[in-house]
This record gives sequence, C-alpha cells and structure tokens, in this order.
Amino acid sequence: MKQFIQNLPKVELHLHIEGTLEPELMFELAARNNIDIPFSSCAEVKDAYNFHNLQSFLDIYYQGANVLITEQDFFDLTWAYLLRCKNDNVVHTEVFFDPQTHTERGISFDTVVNGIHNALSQAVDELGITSQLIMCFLRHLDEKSAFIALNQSLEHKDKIVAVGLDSLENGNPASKFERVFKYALDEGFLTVAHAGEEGPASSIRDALDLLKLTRIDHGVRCSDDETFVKELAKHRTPLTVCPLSNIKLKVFEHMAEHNIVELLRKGVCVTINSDDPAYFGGYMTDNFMAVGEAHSMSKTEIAQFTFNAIEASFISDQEKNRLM
Ligand code: ES4
Ligand code: ZN
Repeated sequence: MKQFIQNLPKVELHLHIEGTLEPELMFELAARNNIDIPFSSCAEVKDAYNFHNLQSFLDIYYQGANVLITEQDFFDLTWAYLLRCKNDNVVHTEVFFDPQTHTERGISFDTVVNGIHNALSQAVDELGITSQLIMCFLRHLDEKSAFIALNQSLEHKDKIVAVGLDSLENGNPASKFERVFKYALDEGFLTVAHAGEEGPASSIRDALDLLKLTRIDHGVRCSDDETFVKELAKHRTPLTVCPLSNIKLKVFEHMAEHNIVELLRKGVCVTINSDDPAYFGGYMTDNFMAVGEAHSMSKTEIAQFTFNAIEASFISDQEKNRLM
C-alpha cells in the first residue's frame, strides 16, 4: 500500500502556506531577519506542538509566522512546500494564504502575494506542478479588516482564484462575513470556508447558504445530520478533509474513528489534504497513509480521493482532463 500511495498522483485542496513553516526554516528566517523566537532548538519547537484544540494550535501558528518578513521569505517558504509536493507526487495544489496575519504586522499585501506567486509560477516550469491561490480572511478579526484585505487583493485578481475563511470557527459565524463574501462573489472570486471542523453541522449549512460556497473546508461534522450527508452526496459538494490535522486538534481521538472513509462510501466528494503539515506531522503521502493504515480500503477507493480532488479543483475542464 505504501508504494501505491507514494506513486499515486495527488491533488491538494486545503493547505495553509503559513502552516508549512518547518522549524529549520523558522530558525533560518529568524536569524536572517534578526527576530527573537522563544525556542532554542528544532526539538524544542516540535515539543511545543502538543495541541488540545484549534485555539491552542492557532496561538503557536500565528507566532511562527512572525519570522516571515520579505518577499524572499515568502518565496522560500512556498518553494520548500513545493519540493515536498514533488516528493509526494502532488501534481496540482490550491494554496491558502492569510494576508491579515502579515498586514497586521506591517508587512505589505504585495510582499506576501508576490513572494508566494513567484514560487508557484516557477514550479510550473521547473517541477511540473500547477496551482491556484486562495486568500483567507481570519474569522476572529472583524468585517472591516476583511474588507480592507479584499480591497487590497483586487489588483492581484489575476493571481487569486477564490476567497476563504479560516481561524476560530466557534463564536465567529459565517453570517459575520456575509457582506464581504457577497462583494467577493461580485468581483468574480469563488468562495470556500472552513466549517464543521469544531462547529456543528448547522454551521456548515449556514456557511454554504450564506456564503455561496463552492466547497467546504473540513466539514467532517456533517455526520451529526444524516439528512445533510445525503444532500452533500447528492450535490457532490466537496469536503476538503485533513485527517492528521483532525487527530492533532482532537476532532477525532483516533484515526480508526475518523469518518472520511464512511463519507466516501456514502458518495460524498471527500478529499485528503494536509492543512498545516509542519505542525500536524505530515504532508500528503503521510495523510493518505494514516487513513489507509487505520481503515481497510481497496486501491480503487484510495484512488477515488484523487479523482474527487480533481473534480473539486478550481481548474478548467481541459486541465481536469489532462490530470485524469
Ligand atoms: C487552520 Cl486547521 C485550521 N483551522 C482553522 N484555521 C486554520 N488556519 C490554519 N489552520
Ligand atoms: Zn485549514
């Protein structure tokens, strides 16, 4: 199975670029930019990655992002991730970035987007990996801050395919961003949102209805509502599921209890993704392996995760056919 999964072409649809910051690069960038970090070794950093829920992870994740200052830093971060993609046979990736995490620290929107974009375009020629970029709003910040980020993105529309919503779900309902998403849709962006990671099935329904989503990020708590699961299957609404993330953040206690295989067999368009791989202990192959080891699946079923991801991706039908 390891060989089959390793060789399987993969498409990633849920990946926070800030979540690919490995401790080694964190130290390198901290030194380069003269920034103090509260760790003295990579082992110490990894020891701190013991999370009990989403918020305990987010605190460490935003702290890590402080070492990212220059366009070159964002390029280097993205390029390191793309090399991992090459290693895992990821042929297409749709990457999230959180502009507000950086603009709030005085880093310009242009610095962030240009660094990431330059690495993604170089990867087409040098690594044979295609990509799309998705800008996420931080849901713990207010609507006004999201509107500022959206306005900043308009001159980079050629580089950004969709807007999304991440950070703390509980206490920050989709309705808070209804007007921002309406504006984004009018400007021609597709929309996605994290929902049903820690929040209930009703929060997925709300996000789908209010924000006119093309896909749902996580969405695993849809299982609390069997009728809703049937609707998701019927409409082939994609869920970008992140198995190792869900275990690390205690959404499920053990991988054997994870519902991704059950949802696959019910006909839901579920996909496997790595979320924040530097923090959650693995990239795409690791995520596929973790599911494959905990659940008995046929090769056809394992490959279906890639077919689902191609179906759910934000690329033209012509490009989809090339990947099939
Ligand atoms: C995230 Cl796992 C997760 N959930 C919500 N927001 C996030 N940002 C980065 N990773
Ligand atoms: Zn995520």
